Amino acid sequence: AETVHLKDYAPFGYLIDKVELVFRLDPEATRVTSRIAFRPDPAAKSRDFFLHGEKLKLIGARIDGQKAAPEMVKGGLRCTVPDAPFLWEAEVEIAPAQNTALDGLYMSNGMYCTQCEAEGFRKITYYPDRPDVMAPFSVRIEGTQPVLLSNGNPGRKGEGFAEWHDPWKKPAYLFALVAGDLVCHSDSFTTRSGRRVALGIWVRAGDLEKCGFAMDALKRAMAWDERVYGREYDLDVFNIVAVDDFNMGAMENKGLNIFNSSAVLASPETATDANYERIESIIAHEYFHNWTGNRITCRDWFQLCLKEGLTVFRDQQFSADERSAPVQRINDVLALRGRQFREDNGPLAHPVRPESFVEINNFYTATVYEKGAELIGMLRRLVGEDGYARALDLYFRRHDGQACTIEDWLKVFEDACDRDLGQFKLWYAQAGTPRLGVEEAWDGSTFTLTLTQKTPPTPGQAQKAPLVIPVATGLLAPDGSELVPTRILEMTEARQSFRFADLPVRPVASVLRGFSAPVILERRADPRQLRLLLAHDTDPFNRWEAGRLLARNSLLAMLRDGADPDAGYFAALNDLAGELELDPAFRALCLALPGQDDIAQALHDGGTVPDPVAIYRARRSFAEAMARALQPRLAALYEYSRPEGPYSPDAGAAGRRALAGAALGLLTLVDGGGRARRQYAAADNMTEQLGALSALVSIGEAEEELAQFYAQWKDDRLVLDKWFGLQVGLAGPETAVATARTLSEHPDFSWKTPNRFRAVIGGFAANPAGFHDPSGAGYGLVADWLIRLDPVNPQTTARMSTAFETWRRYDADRRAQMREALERMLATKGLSRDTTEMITRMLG
Ligand code: HT7
Ligand code: ZN
Repeated sequence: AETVHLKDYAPFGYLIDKVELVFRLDPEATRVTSRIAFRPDPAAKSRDFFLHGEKLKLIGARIDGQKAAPEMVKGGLRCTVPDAPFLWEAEVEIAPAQNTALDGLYMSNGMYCTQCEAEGFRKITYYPDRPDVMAPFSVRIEGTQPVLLSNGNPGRKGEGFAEWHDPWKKPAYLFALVAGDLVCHSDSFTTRSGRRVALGIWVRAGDLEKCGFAMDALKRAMAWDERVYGREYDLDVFNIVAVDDFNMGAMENKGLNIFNSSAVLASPETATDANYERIESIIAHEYFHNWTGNRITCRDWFQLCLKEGLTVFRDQQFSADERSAPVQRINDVLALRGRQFREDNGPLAHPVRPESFVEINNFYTATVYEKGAELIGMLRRLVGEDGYARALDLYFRRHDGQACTIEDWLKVFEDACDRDLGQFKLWYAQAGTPRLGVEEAWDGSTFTLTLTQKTPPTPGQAQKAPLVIPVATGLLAPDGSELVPTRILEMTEARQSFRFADLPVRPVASVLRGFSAPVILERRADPRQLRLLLAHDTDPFNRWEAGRLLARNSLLAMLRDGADPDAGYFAALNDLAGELELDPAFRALCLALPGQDDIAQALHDGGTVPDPVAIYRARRSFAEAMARALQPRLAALYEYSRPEGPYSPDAGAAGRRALAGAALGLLTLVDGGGRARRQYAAADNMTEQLGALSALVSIGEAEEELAQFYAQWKDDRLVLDKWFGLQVGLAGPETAVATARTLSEHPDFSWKTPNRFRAVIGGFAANPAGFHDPSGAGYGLVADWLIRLDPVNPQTTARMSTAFETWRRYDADRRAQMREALERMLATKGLSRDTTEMITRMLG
């Protein structure tokens, strides 16, 4: 397969003044006619008229009304065209019912829908399917479905047809069409300049009652973008459609967002607090793309972080404002460490702006999204809030309607903040997670922090240069009071010292407050200092981090030296858990243990080969010891934290449920399951029902409840995903493989639906004690299913193959088994380009 390189970018030779599309819908033979007004781009050198096209049956093509004779080539067609404006007309036939890859025009439960990012439009018609070709679209849909939707504003509508016009020029990846028997949850939003926007969330009839929260989140996101970024919505309508078969969370098509139903639908009985939170953030994310992605788009797919990093940063800001900022930050960092650090420290490591790819769908990664967002956070820290605001205003003013690059993005910061960002740009080019070393010195009045940075080699990048790293640092006195408030230490060299003079006592340093840069802090932490930070740090992130480090170090000592769990940590945690003025959501996070994969990565970083089964057992006995040490406190928290009154998904109530839930999870390990059983029986909301069920599954005492849960929810696909996911995800090492095998034979395991496949196979692969079963059966099971899914849905297969990305971490037996599974997949005849690229890189 061909590799595409950033350095080979060349503009298309033609501009498009307008696109008119007509769809005559039919499951097996949809006809798409296109009329496209091209004109040579005076600024471009190329006159190569190449249109992308895949899996299309060309019925006919004309240029200025004359029959054209295009040359059919790999991936599209070429044609001789006039050296003047001309009209291209083509008719093609496609079969949406045969499209199981869920890319292009496809069908889900009898409904037509599209997914065009990144390169799906070329499966709909012949077109320059690249993000730097932007045009206004008019669409006519002919079909028998009661609801016919496309981008932009509605036009004429009649029996069996509807027309849409999108006045904003856009790249083809933002095109969307939906046709089906849908109902609408309607509302409206009046923009700050007084324009009324009709809002609609379109769903299957039975789901109408589950749209209220998403609608509320949408209106809050619209108001927030006006308030914080000065960005108003720009069409008369904004529609969202929920579909069950979808490769990712959602898609920001102009004026017609398409969502995985799991990212829209919620009711107290069927959705957990975590589901509500996810819905709010995805709704906001897709909405925010209207400016950061749609009005200003990417020149080419190498610039993907331009829209994704920024939009993730914006959705994180939104959630921090709507909920608790410290809790949001901790959750964002947990996600970053769990997904991005894992990626950045393995064979799939790549820069935030990659320089080459085979299949762009493989680069919608944690690095592009989450590390991309961290880069924006660092920029903001470096230039300050005001500088950031000025830069963004300039970005929108200067680049509205354009397809841009990271160079354009950094230039607005340079111009608005009068600052050279040459060194900062390295963050976009250099892969790998920098290690930040900390040395301390004290001479009786001056405290010196010496920071060092080193980024390990990553595939294709052996040597790394020093980066600009903003290290937010504060100093505490030994009594816990703050001696020096947070200041940004701006690191630019490989080794650099920072002095704090005239101090009355030797301070305790709180380094990397708020996780001010995406680095791994390598600091020999004294447990007394960590306990002081856990008790007193004014920076909530570092308070949490101190506890996390104490827990992690204790677990590592248990695994490496057979040490006992750290009783000093439990005592400090017990005090923190009882601080009533502390946000319950924050306390819940402090009670959570480091994940199994975190521990494996930490062992590996420290030069020990991780054994996932031993990690599972050590973590379990640590949790049991913690539950015993904190029992009275946990019992009180469980009793008194739960909010009263009817269920509400707001952050306050969710935080209280999270604290009670954390207490329940721990208590169940030592109380035989009585509390969980009672909570399960009494629960009137999914958060508490599922929380109780999880606690029971963890101790292997959930047989009856699992049966009851299935009987209650077997007709609700989103809840049934939870039933599957929980069992494969929480099973212990003795039962995990058997559980996954049994559930993969269950009649409700509709494996072609990505949500169900992810719940069962993805859920199992994310259970280290099962996936890494010493027999190798876990690897075999996942590989078998990936081989089966690949011809049906390559995108989802390739994404899920990352279950194997850590294979080099493990012992010789496991390494050999994982390698064998990877090689077996790679040897599969006809394996997709997507999966082939991923496995080749992993083996690389
Ligand atoms: N911009 C979208 C990314 C995307 C996608 C979404 C759904 C299905 C396939 C997809 N390929 C790429 C989603 C986002 O980041 O907002
Ligand atoms: Zn996005």
